[in-house]
Amino acid sequence: MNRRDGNRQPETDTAFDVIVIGSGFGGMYMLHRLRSLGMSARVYEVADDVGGTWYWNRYPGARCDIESMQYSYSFSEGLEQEWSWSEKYASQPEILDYARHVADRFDLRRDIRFQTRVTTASFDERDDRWVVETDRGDRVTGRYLVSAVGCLSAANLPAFAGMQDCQVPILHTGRWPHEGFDFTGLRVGVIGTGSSAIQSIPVIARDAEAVVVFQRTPNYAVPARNAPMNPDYERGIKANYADFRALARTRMPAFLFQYDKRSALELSPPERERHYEDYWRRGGLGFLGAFSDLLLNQESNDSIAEFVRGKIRSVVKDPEVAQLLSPDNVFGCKRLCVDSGYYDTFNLPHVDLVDVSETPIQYFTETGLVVADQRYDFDVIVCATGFAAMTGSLDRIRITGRKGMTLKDKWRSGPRTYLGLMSAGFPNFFTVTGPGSPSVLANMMPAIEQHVDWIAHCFTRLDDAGARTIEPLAVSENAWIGHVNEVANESLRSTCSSWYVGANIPGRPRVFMPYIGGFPAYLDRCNAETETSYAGFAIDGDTALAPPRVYPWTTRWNLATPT
Ligand code: N01
Repeated sequence: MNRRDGNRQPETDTAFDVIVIGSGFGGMYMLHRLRSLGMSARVYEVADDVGGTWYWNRYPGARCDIESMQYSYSFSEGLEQEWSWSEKYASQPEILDYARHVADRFDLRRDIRFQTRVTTASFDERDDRWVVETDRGDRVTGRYLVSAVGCLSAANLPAFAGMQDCQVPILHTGRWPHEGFDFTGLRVGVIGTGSSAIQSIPVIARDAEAVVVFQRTPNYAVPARNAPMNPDYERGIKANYADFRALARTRMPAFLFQYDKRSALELSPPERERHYEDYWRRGGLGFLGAFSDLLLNQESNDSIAEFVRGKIRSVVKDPEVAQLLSPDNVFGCKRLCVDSGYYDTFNLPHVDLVDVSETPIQYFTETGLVVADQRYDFDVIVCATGFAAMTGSLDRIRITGRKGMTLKDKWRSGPRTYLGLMSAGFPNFFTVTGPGSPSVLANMMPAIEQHVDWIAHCFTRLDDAGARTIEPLAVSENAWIGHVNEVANESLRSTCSSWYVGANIPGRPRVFMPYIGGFPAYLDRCNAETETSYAGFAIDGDTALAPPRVYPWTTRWNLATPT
């Protein structure tokens, strides 16, 4: 057993105010807020420490693609000021160190039970409490249940025939061995060409004797342009961090980047080319901010897609490989990847690319795999095959609401939530960055903080009124889902087979899961609920709530002192 909670006794018949599932950045901040409200909480976590995504994704090259000065908590000025990032985009080990630092600083671990998986959660309608069971024999109750399981946490390991008999190690990027893996002198097969593959392949290729990449769909990647943290830049932001954060919240994805409000079609082709060059030099996800209509207008999108394909052709020397690596779908439709030397890696003599779009991987052998009847032998196989996104981790828990309805059944044709915060029929059950909220389309840190603050504020209002339950009205939920779909359909992002629509895994319903309307618009909707005393929700029959208390997320984008 690992170091934390390895031998603890099960907890039974203990009543908490709130049960939280997960101790990534969402669960950690939720716990901190609950303590500030004087509420008792138990957090369950499968891993043996905090960190969530950044605990599991330890593959070589893993790092954040949102600037570290923005991908960090804003709730504590002391924390903000004392922590220093060493690079513009922090690496996974540094982000995990940050998570651990937060856990130490706020003494979070004492309320977290590690190495414990929540197996079932059932709403008991007789006393309006959630009964939660774990794989360690715990059976506890909570007035509220909060899921902070993360959006990209259920690893997707495709069930290739013969996999179970394969004798070489099979690694998944999202479940990387803690002791690391030494690729020196090894023959490595990599399946997948999403963000995880694009970050890890150049690093793996540095040490490996041979690398074969199996690509089903090529992805667009933009250079990260990572660099050591500029101390002047850091000092400048820290001198006025609150304003910097507040400004970021006015942007669609809740982070700051250079954004051009013009249409790509307003510029002549040579001007446009120069403009793209300028953005390419800056690099990073902000490349998508080169024009305002890149995801709205096909012609504009074609122009940026062709620019990037031109870049791929200019880097990759073998024209056939360059062609294979060049996507022909909408630029930015799948999650844009950022890279450090990805395309260049395919110029190395020991790196090969195999197209499995038409002829999929047939089966695994004891020492490798077979594609189009050709056998490939490896010393290790890396599956960079992604996640059952947005709903995968919740699907693994049997969550039962009113009248015996399970969440999995309710969401069989796609997740149904109001504001990504709650689902009708599941009273007092909240999801942090759930489907139907900006979540993966936004900077995850402010998205988490806004959800947690909204939920915490809701708890205080309900308590003040002596209300026992809250859940969305079916009519609000239906209207919200209609709106989520409507804005998704306006965007070119809904046109391709991405994990945003569940298309990366056979059999999943095809529904655009995150809310694409932008963080500011979403914040307005959440604030409207707070200001109307939750008009879109049913609260304990007809309990009247007192007028709103001071709410931390105002429409003026200021983060005032939490209630
Ligand atoms: O996963 P993915 P990921 N046979 O789903 C392929 C975040 N993230 O872990 O595209 C062959 O993007 C699959 O092919 P296809 C970020 O939000 C962020 O890379 O489905 N191939 C695809 O190429 C990201 O988007 C960072 O046709 C198979 C790949 O596996 C999200 O996490 C870093 C296959 C999976 O790509 C997920 O990224 C890393 C099969 N049977 C991740 N099944 C940052 O930079 C799947 N594939 C912050």
